[in-house]
Amino acid sequence: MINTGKSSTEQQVVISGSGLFTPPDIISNDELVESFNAYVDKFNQQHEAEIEAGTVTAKAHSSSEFIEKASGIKNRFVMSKAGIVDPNIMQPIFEPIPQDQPSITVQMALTAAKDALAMANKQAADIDLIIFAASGFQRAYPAMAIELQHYLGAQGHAYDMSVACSSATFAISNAADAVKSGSSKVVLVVNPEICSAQLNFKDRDSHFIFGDVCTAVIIESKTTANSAQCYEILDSTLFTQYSNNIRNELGYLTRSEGGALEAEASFFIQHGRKVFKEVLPAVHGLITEQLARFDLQATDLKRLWLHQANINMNNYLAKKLLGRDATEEEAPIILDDYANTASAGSIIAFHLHQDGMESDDLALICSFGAGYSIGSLILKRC
Ligand code: CO8
Repeated sequence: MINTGKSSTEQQVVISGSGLFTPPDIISNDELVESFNAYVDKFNQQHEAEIEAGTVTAKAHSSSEFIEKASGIKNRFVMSKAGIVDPNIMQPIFEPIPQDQPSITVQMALTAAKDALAMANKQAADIDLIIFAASGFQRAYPAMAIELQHYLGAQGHAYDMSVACSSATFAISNAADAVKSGSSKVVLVVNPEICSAQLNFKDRDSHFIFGDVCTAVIIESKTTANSAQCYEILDSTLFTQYSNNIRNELGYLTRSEGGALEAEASFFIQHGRKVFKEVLPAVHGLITEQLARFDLQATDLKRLWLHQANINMNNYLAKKLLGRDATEEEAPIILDDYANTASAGSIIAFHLHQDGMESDDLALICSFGAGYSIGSLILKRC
């Protein structure tokens, strides 16, 4: 018997459905590296004299072998490929969408949300709270969540929130609290991530890391859930600690502070090694303490749906938790196909890798990233 720490009358909250929108375009490591290296050759040629004089540093080639070995990434999906792989552009290009049509991240969210609603056996009109949770938003206001509420035909209220890579787990925790308190009955959490627009494709250290995607989950009371597969949320443990090791400076003060959209600081920047070394012990400590509160061991968990930033990180964490290497089934990896998709990564793994989960099986969704932030959910299959 699991010690849930709950009284028998406390509301049981479940994830009753999940959905995934996968963008149309794929970029392989080879394609990305080819355009990056063409850009580097052109840069070095244009700056030949300064490089020789020592006033400009020559840029180095990227390599597919390095990318796969250091990160586990083989491909990434993106919303707009042509500009990214053009060495003269090196960024995604989007046609502006008229204000009377759904914005691009709302379009992504609509597809993922409908997928999740179908799995949860719910209608859009059943939803009375939408949390639009992502590492970045395409505008400040009106909230993207309210636009989604409008186009989906949902009830109640909606809001945007961000905790970078932990946006999804923090939002699921908020959703569960809203259902427990009775303020909401059926909550939709969506995670539209166009990471490619936040990336500096001219930066060798980070040009390969991210991809685009959108995930969605439905959270409701166990008493209203009528889906074929649902997971009770036994616990959500959240943690944040300030760090500048993953940072993006772009904001509404950028112009006033003399900055520019194209400035390096306006893109994703990280000290990857430091992140690796500092975040892993924190995640391991948090999960171990969380499980101990429920008299559980990591080996009691049938599945670890972990944040997908780096395969070496995931393998290390799973091994440290289990005391042995995890099998592919126990700790699924989606990095090879999707790359790092910020807040959506652990939810993609959850959505795609539920085979073999049976009634009462325990599992974990855990995200970690910028902030630093960690969000860990213990789930039990209904
Ligand atoms: N090709 C070839 N060589 C390269 C390349 C490249 N592309 N890049 C670097 N190298 C070289 C380096 O120059 C270095 O060479 P040398 O040894 O001569 O100095 C060598 O390879 C090793 O470099 P690193 O030490 O940097 O390589 P690592 O093995 O540490 O791998 C990683 C780099 C993959 C970045 C790794 O450190 C990592 O994944 N760390 C964890 C990072 C992490 O988890 N970050 C969380 C990010 S997610 C997040 O928080 C979301 C924020 C919001 C996102 C918003 C969307 C954009």
